[in-house]
Parts: sequence; C-alpha cells; structure tokens
Amino acid sequence: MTSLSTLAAAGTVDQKERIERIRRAAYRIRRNALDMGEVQGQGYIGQALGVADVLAVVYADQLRFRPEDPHWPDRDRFLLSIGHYAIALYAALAEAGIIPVDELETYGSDDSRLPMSGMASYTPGMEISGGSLGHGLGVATGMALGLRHLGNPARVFNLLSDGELDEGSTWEAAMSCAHHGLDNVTAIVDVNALQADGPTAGVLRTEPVTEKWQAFGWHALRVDGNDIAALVAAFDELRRHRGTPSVLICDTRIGSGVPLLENREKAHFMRVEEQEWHLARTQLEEGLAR
Ligand SMILES: Cc1ncc(C[n+]2csc(CCOP(=O)(O)OP(=O)(O)O)c2C)c(N)n1
Ligand SMILES: [Mg+2]
Repeated sequence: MTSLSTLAAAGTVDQKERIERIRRAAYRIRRNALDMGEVQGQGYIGQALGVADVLAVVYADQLRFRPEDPHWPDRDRFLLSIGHYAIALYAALAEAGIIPVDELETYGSDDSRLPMSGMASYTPGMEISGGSLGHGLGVATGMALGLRHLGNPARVFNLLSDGELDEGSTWEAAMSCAHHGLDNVTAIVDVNALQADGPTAGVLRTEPVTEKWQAFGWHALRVDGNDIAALVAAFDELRRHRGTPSVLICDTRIGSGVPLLENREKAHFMRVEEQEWHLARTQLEEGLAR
C-alpha cells in the first residue's frame, strides 16, 4: 500500500519537475527575445525579459491551446493589450510551437508577420491588435461574456501593463467584468514600475494596486513575477476561484535573467550595443545552469 507520505513525496517531485519544465521554457522565451532584440539592436527587450517567467507559466502550464490550430474554438484566449510587448509574446508563441522559431529573425522587418506592435491579422496566436493602450480588458470582458453565452468553458487571459492602469477604459472594463461575474477572466498586470515617461510612481501613482482591484470586485493576488514557483501557486489558486473575475498582479524586474541588462538604468526602449549581445547570452545561459 502506498503511504500518504510516499504520495506527498511523489507530489513534491512532480511539482519540482513541473517548475523545472517551466524554468526551461522561460529560458527559451528569453533566448528567443534576445534573438529578436538583436535583429533590431534595440527595442522592448527589458519588458520581454521581465515578463518571460509569467509567459512561461501561462503557455507551458496554464493555457489550453492547439499549436497547429490557433483558431480552435475551445482554446483559452490570451489577449495582449500592450502592443509594444509583442516581442515577448512572439518569443512565447515560438516556444509554444504556434509560430516557427526560424521566423523570429524577421521581427520588425518589412512584410514580416511579426511587426514591432502586435497585429491580430498578421500573427497566428495574436488574438487582438495593440498600439492604443487600455483596450485589452474591455475586449476580454466581451469575449468572456460571449463564451459564457455559448456555454464554452474556455478561459480568457489579458496581460496588461502598469501603464495601462492609467487608462480609464481599463477601470470601466474592470467594473463591467465584475458586474457580470465573469470568473472565466484572469487579468495579469505586469508591474515593472516603469512607463514610457519614467517610473510609474512619478507618472501617475497607481498604488495600492491590489486594493484597487479588490474594490472593483475582483479576486486579487500579488506575487513576485520572476518567481516561477510563486506564479504557479497563484495561477493554481486563481483557477479554482469562482464567482468573480481574478487578477494576478506580478511585480517583475526589467531585464530579468540577464544581469547586464537588469542592472542598467531602466529604459522603456532599450539599446544593446553590438559587443554586448554575446555577454547577454552568456549570462542567460549561466542563469539556466544555476
Ligand atoms: C492610449 C495610449 N496612450 C499613450 C500611448 C503611448 N505609450 C506607449 S507605451 C506607453 C507606456 C505605457 O506604460 P507601460 O506599458 O507600463 O510601459 P513599459 O513598462 O513598457 O515601460 C505609452 C504611454 C499609447 N500607446 N496608447
Ligand atoms: Mg510598465
């Protein structure tokens, strides 16, 4: 007979394997992002590295999808409302097998399916177009209502940035989503404490973020967005929640996983010099080996 402690130990091993699998996915997402960043020499590289762990948990662990059929009606929807984070999503879509890894080298070039700002009509797996901030949650709310109406159990995720908390439309959508009790919606807020015009705290104070979502009727959790075990535990908890929409507020570090970039002055649009790419990749690999 299997004892309870043996079962518990087996569970721990499974959980360790699960986290290790996601950690490797996060490494490849970061590697993909560096590959795309090098094509342009600059861009939203810091955000992509910062949010890589979140995307790894989403795509390697939480989301239901069929890589060969991005329009599968029962797929969970992942809505990126921050168009400039497209580099991060392409990196994850390549890891998920939805777009070929080889295609990443076309990032931002003329006629590429991977423009620097996300376009739904160009890219498989890109559910909505970005550019104008603050629209993702409204679309997520509409999609979730539609899915519920159809009796479709798919879930809708929306990744938004701390800058998108400046948008009134985000809060209109938050109110509406809670009003309709859409527990098939999970918002993910990337709190990297930065916006285009400088630190979030200086542009427009958004704290206390958790309490604001709670006041709008959401089930809200806050975690270190670069701690995969904490992310997995939080997503598991949100998956079980019923009756209201959920939000996971993720504190992330710009440039995470590459100390050279993490430790430099925070920049919305980051330039990486030609001679720095080799060190960036070496540091990323060193992180995987640890
Ligand atoms: C409605 C709207 N207002 C302003 C902008 C210009 N804009 C582009 S990125 C950005 C910063 C938004 O903050 P965040 O997404 O947190 O920036 P990051 O963390 O990437 O530095 C702004 C204001 C926009 N794209 N859409
Ligand atoms: Mg930000």
